[in-house]
Amino acid sequence: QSAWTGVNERTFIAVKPDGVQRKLVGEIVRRFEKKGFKLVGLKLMQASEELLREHYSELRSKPFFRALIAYMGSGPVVAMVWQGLDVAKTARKMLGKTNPADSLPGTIRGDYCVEVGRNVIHGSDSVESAQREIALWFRQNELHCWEDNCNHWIY
Ligand code: RTP
Ligand code: MG
Repeated sequence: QSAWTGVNERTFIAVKPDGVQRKLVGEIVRRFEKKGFKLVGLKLMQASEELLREHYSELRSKPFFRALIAYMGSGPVVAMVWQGLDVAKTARKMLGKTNPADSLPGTIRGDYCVEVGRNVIHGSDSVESAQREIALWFRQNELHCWEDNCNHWIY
């Protein structure tokens, strides 16, 4: 896991069911690509209740937990792993605040949604969370290391 630091840092991003149904997948992928991050894993999947309960286990005592699990399981999500320098922290900035009402225009939540319970995208909140979530959502052979010819312009 310690190999995933610096330009090899990784984070877990998921387009939530509302984001998929509202056709925001392309726009979201585009923002991460244009920023300069590298896509190393991507799949459209229906998340099981078991997976979602584990993913959001820190929130299990919150009053909105049941609604959150139902929302996240209401349709397929696009699960992704993005790689690059400071990607976990930077991705959270690109997402905006948890509540779209607090998210600045220019952020994904600031531009594309209005309610906290329908906030179109998930991003790991730290490098440690990213490692846990990537292991939860992806098998090792679903993650790809590939040579990036643009890397010398980005770094
Ligand atoms: P996420 O994990 O989905 O990226 O969101 P986050 O870190 O910004 O926020 P977190 O505290 O982890 O909450 C996870 C998701 O739960 C829903 N939520 N609803 N009704 C509420 O007050 C409330 N608070 C949070 C949101 O969908 C949030 O993204
Ligand atoms: Mg969170």
